[in-house]
Amino acid sequence: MNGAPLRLVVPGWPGSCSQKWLTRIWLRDQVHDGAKMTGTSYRMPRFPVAPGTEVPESDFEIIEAMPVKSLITHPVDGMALSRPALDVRGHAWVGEGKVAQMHISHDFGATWQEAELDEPANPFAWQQWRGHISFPEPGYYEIWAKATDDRGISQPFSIGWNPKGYLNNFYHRIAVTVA
Ligand SMILES: Nc1nc2c(c(=O)[nH]1)N[C@H]1C(S)=C(S)[C@@H](COP(=O)(O)O)O[C@H]1N2
Ligand SMILES: [Mo]
Repeated sequence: MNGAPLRLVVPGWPGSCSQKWLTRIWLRDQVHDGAKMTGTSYRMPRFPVAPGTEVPESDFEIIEAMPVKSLITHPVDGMALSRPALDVRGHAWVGEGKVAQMHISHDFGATWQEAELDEPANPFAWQQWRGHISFPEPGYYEIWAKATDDRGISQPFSIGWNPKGYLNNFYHRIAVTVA
């Protein structure tokens, strides 16, 4: 149901490249013109644009490697803690190369501490990470997670607008309350 008889898996590039239900493969000398692949689909403006800009189709280019990204998988957003310490963990990945460093913050990015980061089990595999946070006093906190790749490129606090809303790799942020 999800790709038989044959599915491409193109790690590191957008999901749209991992085409399903293949019955034949053509090598073509032109850009994909199949259903859902034309126009501005899976494309970004080739230069930064102001929010709401009408970008002509000729100024779009196809998205290739995905930017560095991470997720906090534990704890869930909104967790109420009964003690001032927390084990945090998650995954990180990047379209090309690998994730080199993982940082977490509990003070809105004022300070960052390095988390322990595993090597990928194989090229393109998600990398597991884990860290420990001690909270200075009871109250409301957010945990922010930031991955940095082996070229020194990090997840940003915020991304520039683009017409289709692609490539949003800003920090995953979760809230916790400490009693
Ligand atoms: N034949 C075919 N393959 C396709 C698509 C499609 O519309 N048709 N959508 C693509 C897109 S945009 C994505 S994100 C992934 C989703 O795959 P998943 O169901 O394994 O998450 O399939 C890709 N492969
Ligand atoms: Mo997609």
